[in-house]
Amino acid sequence: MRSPKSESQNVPVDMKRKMEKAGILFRSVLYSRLDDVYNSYAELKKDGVIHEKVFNAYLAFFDKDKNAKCPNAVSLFITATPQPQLRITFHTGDRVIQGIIPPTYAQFREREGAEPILKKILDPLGFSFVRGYVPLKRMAVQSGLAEYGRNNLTFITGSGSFYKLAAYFSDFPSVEDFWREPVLADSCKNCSACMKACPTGALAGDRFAVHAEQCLTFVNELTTPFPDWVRPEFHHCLIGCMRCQAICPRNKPFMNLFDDRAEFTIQETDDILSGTPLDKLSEMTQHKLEKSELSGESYATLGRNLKVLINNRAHLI
Ligand code: B12
Ligand code: SF4
Ligand code: SF4
Repeated sequence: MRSPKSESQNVPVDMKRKMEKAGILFRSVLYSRLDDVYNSYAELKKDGVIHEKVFNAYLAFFDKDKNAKCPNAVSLFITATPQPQLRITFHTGDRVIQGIIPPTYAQFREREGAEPILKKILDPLGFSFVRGYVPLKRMAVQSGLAEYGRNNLTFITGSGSFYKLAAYFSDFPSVEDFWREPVLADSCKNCSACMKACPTGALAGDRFAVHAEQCLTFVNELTTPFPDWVRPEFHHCLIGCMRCQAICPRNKPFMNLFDDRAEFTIQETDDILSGTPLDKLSEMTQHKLEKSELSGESYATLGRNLKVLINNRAHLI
C-alpha cells in the first residue's frame, strides 16, 4: 500500500539526512529535468563540441526512453559517494610497481552505497527505484550537489573530485527539486593548474569542454592501439589519468588516501603481461583481479597499460 503524497513530503529531506550520515551527498529533482540536460547535449553535438567517437563510445547509451527502465518515473535521485585512489602492487623480476587506479573506477560495495538506504526508505512506502545511466556531472551541478571545475570534473566540499556519482529513477512523487544553471567553482576563477598539467592538450583553453577524444583516459580505456601522438611517458596509471586531479589544490587533502586492494606475485604479473586470457589465470589471480576491480572490461587493457608503466619506470618502490 503506497503512502499518500502528504506523508511523502518530508521523505526527500529524510533521505538526504540518512545519506549524509553514511557520507553520501544526495539530491532529488523532477525526472523532467533530464530534458534540459539532454537538450544541452544535442546542441553541443551539433556544434561539434562532443566528438562523434566519444559520443558513440559512451554517450549514445544514455537512458532516454524512460519506459525501458522505470515507466512510472517522476523523480531522479543523484548521489556522490567518496572514493579514494586504488593502489595495486605488482612484483616483477627486479622491481616492485605500485599501479594507481583513479577514483570512480571501483564499483559500489553492496553494503556501502546509497542503494540499501533508498531501499530501506522506499520499500515500506511502496515505491521503487532503479539505477539510471544519465549525464551525471551536469545533473549533479544543476541540482546543487556539486560545481564544475576547470578540469571538467565536478567538485564537492569534503571530497574534492574524489567521489563517484550515480543516479536513480523512481516513482516516488516528492522531491526537493532545486535546479540552477551550471556553475564554475570559485576556486577555479584565478587558477589554471589543471590545464597546464594535462599531458595531451585535452584541456586546451579554447573552450570550457574538454577535448575528450584527446584525453588520455579515452585512449587507454580502449583496446585499440595507442595513437602515435600519445607519448609513452604520458601514462602513469593502470587505467585513466590523474594529472588534472592530482595538481588541483582542492584535492590536496585526499591525495595520500589509498585503498590497497591486492599484490601480484612475479608469476602472476608475468601471466598478466603475457596477455593470458582471464579464465586461464589461476583462481587466486582471478580473485585478486576481482578485488582490484580489474577483472571486467579493464582486464583487456591491463597487460598493455602495465607494460607501459614498467617501461616508464613509473611508481617503482
Ligand atoms: C564519457 C565520459 C568520459 C569520456 C569523455 C569525458 C567528457 N567530459 O565528456 C572520457 C573517457 C574522456 C572520460 C574521462 C574521464 N572521466 Co569520465 N565519464 C564519462 C561519462 C560516462 C559521461 C560524461 C559526459 O556526459 N560527457 C559529455 C560532456 C559534454 O558533458 P560534461 O563534461 O558534463 O560537459 C558539460 C559542461 O562542459 C557544461 N558546460 C559547457 N560550457 C560550460 C561553461 C561553464 C563555465 C560551465 C561551468 C559548464 C559548461 O555543459 C556540458 C554539457 O552539459 C560520465 C558518467 C556519466 N554517466 O555521466 C563519466 C564521469 C564524468 N567521468 C569521471 C571521471 C572521474 C573521469 C576521469 C577523471 C577518469 C580518470 N580518472 O581517469 C577522466 C577526466 C577527464 C576530464 N578532465 O573531464 C567521473 C567524474 C566524477 C567527478 N568528480 O566529476 C564520472 C561522473 C563517472 C562517475 N560515475 O563518477 N570520461
Ligand atoms: S586545478 Fe585550479 S582550475 Fe583546475 S579544477 Fe583545480 S582549482 Fe580549478
Ligand atoms: S584526465 Fe588526463 S588527459 Fe584527460 S583531461 Fe585530465 S589531465 Fe588531460
